[in-house]
Amino acid sequence: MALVRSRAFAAFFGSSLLAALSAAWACGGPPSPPASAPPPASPPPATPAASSETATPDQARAFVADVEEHLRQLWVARDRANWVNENFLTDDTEALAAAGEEATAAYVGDAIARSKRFDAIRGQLAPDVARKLYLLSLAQTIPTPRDPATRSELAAIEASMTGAYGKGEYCPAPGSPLLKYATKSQNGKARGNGDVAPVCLHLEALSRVLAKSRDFGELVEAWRGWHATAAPMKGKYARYVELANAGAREIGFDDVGALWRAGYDMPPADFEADIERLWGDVKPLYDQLHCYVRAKLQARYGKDKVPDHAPIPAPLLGNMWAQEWNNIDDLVAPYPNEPTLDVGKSLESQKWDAVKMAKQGERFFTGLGFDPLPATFWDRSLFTRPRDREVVCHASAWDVTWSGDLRVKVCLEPTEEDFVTIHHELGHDFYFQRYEKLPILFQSGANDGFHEAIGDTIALSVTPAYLQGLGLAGVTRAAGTTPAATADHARINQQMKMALEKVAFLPFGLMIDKWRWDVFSGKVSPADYNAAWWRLKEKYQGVSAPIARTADDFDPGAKFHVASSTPYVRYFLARIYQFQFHRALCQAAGAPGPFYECSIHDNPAAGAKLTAMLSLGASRPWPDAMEAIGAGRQASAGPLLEYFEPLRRWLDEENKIRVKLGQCGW
Ligand code: X8Z
Ligand code: ZN
Repeated sequence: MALVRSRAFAAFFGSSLLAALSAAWACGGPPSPPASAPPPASPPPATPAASSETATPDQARAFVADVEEHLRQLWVARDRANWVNENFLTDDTEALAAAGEEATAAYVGDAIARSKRFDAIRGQLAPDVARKLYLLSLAQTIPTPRDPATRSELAAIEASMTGAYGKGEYCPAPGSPLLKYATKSQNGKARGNGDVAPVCLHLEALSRVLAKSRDFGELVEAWRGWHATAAPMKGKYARYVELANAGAREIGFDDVGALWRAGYDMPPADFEADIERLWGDVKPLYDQLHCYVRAKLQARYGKDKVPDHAPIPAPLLGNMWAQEWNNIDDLVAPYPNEPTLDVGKSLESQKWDAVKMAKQGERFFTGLGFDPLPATFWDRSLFTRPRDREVVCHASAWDVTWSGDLRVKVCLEPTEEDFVTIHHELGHDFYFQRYEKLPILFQSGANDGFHEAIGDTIALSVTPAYLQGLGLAGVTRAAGTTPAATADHARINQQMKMALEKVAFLPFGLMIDKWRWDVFSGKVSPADYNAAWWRLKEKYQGVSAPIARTADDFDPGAKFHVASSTPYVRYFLARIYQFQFHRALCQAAGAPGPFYECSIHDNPAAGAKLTAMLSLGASRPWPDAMEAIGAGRQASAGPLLEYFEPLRRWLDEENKIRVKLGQCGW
């Protein structure tokens, strides 16, 4: 299982909702095999259909056992094909990956249809059987229509968009200042046969420009170059929406967005209200951060480029999508003359390579009592971008055989950002490790936000004090500074750095799926795709496109998760949950001192709490899992706000004059 492809997780909603979901089902026999390719494995024969009159609890149990046997074969075969494809992008591997998706989709669609005969006896089913049936009903992120030709077309579009994203590159004109960013690693690639071979930049090199350059023209060129790679995807995306929606309607949902929102153990409308509540709680802090950061960027780039009371041009925030802003820490540090941690510098100067970074991440988990990663992890994972072939570099974690075949596929560079990324990915792998023995339908996170939160929770324990122990707490100090920094100033600098990563992300985490929900529901039509995207970016994030956009652009496709059909609100949830989890683990560890300084490293009591939650997989509704770690039964922004309380107070004071002058907001 690859995290980037993971399914929505379902729950027991109650029979009335189930009846509503199942009402639109057109039952029929098993679909014919896909025309374009045989299933990658030959599953056992399907359970014969039975009429609803004969449905019994025993039959339901036998049915889910049979489905789980099929799913194991299909999912393992599909994920092997996906692994090979994403590690060796060619037309052939893309076709194999599409065939794997298609075979799985055919089976799952049919199994959902056949499961409907147990609706009438739902109340008599054992809880585990009932939960598995619910999980099955939400087991496809992109539900495919039963018509084989349509199913095949949709699977091909999905695979081609993922591949196109992975192969995306921008070839600047000879003499472009961006070319200097290609020299640092293999990401610049010589092309052509002429004397002057153009050098093309992959996403990592372009991201390096966004992170490091402070030249407005360079930033805009890198941003424009990457976003241009997505424009050709637009027509495909419109067709994909049409086909996937048809698939969703066949299994009883209004559209794909409705299916995605149904995976949170509560009615979809309650889920929407819940994330609005969370956003409302954190927005005041985001607004303060936005106001302060814009003022600093204005000081750097000028009022003409960064006017008051207007959205910030997106490429100035240090990241291709303006999703996390920690790369511009140097421009916005509250006390630039006081020390700030510079882990990237230490990783580079101490020549940490990707494997060493991963080993260090593993060490954190084993220190909590987790088993080490299997030897095959080190043999089979991809740690750096290969020079000789195209791959999907967006970081992901896998259990390819759904039985402990743990891997990561990452293109690490020795940066602080990637040090966080490897902890994030290992969080997925250790979650897989904890539930690998559960029945396959329970081999998922409590919900998808939980899965995304685990590695980040661990990374919250990678504190300055902990890094000091590793010899990684390299300190950067601006020229001519006083060495005697006050603890208060250092703390605010550190909090700002964390807020640039965690708080800045929140509206981004929300707007991606707000856009997709509107696209899937038909509220936004293809002609309006790009404009609607920017309306949301402006409304939630307060950022703007740096150059004119047209309806032919497709900026959403320049984000991996849109191109690869990965739902995104999970990351919004994860940013909230991780502070809840961290708080609970710190309490379990009996950590003294303020919450923002706590690290649970090498603490078995905290490890046991974490294990208790992870071991449940998806076998229980997520509030039960949250309770198991000791974080209550509700999503809450309280711990995040508590963590950032010193910074909030500082920003309140710092922005007072800006608020008075009407400079905040957009
Ligand atoms: O996609 C990821 C992980 C893989 S699940 C690297 N993340 C989101 C992103 O990059 O947009 C982690 C943070 C948000
Ligand atoms: Zn992840």
